[in-house]
Amino acid sequence: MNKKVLITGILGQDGANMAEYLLNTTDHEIYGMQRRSGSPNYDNIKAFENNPRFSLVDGDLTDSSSINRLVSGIEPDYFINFGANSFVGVSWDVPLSVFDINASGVIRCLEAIKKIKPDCRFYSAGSSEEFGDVDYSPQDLKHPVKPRSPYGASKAAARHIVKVYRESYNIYAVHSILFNHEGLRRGEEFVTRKITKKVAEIKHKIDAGEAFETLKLGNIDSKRDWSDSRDFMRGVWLMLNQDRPKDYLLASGEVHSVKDFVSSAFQNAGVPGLWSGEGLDAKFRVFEKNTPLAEVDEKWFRPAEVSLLHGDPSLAQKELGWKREISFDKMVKDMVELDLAIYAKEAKKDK
Ligand code: NDP
Ligand code: GDR
Repeated sequence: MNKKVLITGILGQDGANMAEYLLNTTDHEIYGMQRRSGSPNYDNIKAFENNPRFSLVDGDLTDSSSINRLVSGIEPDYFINFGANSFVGVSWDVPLSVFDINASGVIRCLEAIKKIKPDCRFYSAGSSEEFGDVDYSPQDLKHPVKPRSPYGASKAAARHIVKVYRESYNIYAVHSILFNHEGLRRGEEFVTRKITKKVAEIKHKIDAGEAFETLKLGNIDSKRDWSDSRDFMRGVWLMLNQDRPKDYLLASGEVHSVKDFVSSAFQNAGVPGLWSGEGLDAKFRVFEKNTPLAEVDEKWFRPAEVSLLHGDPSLAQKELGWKREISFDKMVKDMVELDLAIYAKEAKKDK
């Protein structure tokens, strides 16, 4: 039977990927919640916005009346909460807003479910940033909660409140730890997409014999466990369809530094180069003495950094039968190819 799925954060990366995944693999009706803003960007939902099983609905995680209205109007069978202020770097500047959206927002969803549709299954997107200052690697669900940013702390609060509602009200509610996941719909403020966009621009300018601006980055020694978002959507859906609600962790189990990502992205664009120098003097060049393609700029450093995140996905593999299918190299290649094509298209329009 057709079910109804309410997804918040529909214009972001995961909301759009989840909607597309469910439209392709189920008969369910998908309701994508957008927050009304001055200039919404619909690029991420273009591929399926006209699908008759897809509807856009308005709501805001900071406004409980809008969440209640959607839950009573739609009566969803699943409520997938991908809406968040998800950029760690900005969370020091707007910590109260981050808590309101990412932590209190989860309570608003759970309250609506409790009062209006208690058999609705709820998913909360948690983060490896909850581990923060890590004690051991790879991290599993037993790792202590030690966030290093207001964002990480807000997600840790969400994790605790999901457990409380699950145990107090018998709601099917799960909060999974997601390690970094990227892809073709990734926001441009995150390091991977920032790199692939700039790599595309630099590649085109080199080919056209034009001067280019160097890619400027913060902590390039930072290490992350990067996966492709499309792989994670299958894992999230599996978590929502078990006999009993239980939290899981999704990760690739592999670690790469920001430096590695830069090298791989330039390599995939056909501009292979090498890093030289250390710390603030590190530069990425094709040949010694050439203009650097990438370098470090203190402007991008954070007040506190999580230098290593490395996840252990074995529980999800064993109990959910989940496994990732897209390698790090394939993910970087896909992102670079997309940004090269977008750059070429835009350059053509400008002529
Ligand atoms: P995005 O930033 O791409 O998407 C988040 C979406 O949330 C945006 O579309 C944004 O809308 C929306 N949003 C922001 N504030 C509100 C609000 N007050 N009410 C309703 N919607 C709001 O994030 P991702 O898709 O990458 O991530 C999805 C979820 O997974 C997030 O909760 C994130 O914290 C979490 N996560 C992501 C990881 C990753 O590596 N991608 C890893 C771990 C966790 P708008 O367009 O209006 O800004
Ligand atoms: P992260 O992702 O903070 O891990 O959060 P991001 O891509 O922003 O940073 C990854 C690492 O790269 C370093 N870095 C830079 N980051 C950005 N954005 N811009 C730069 O120029 C730059 N230079 C170096 C960062 O310091 C960091 O160490 C993501 C988000 O999707 C969260 O919502 C999610 O919860 C976590 O992943 C898991």
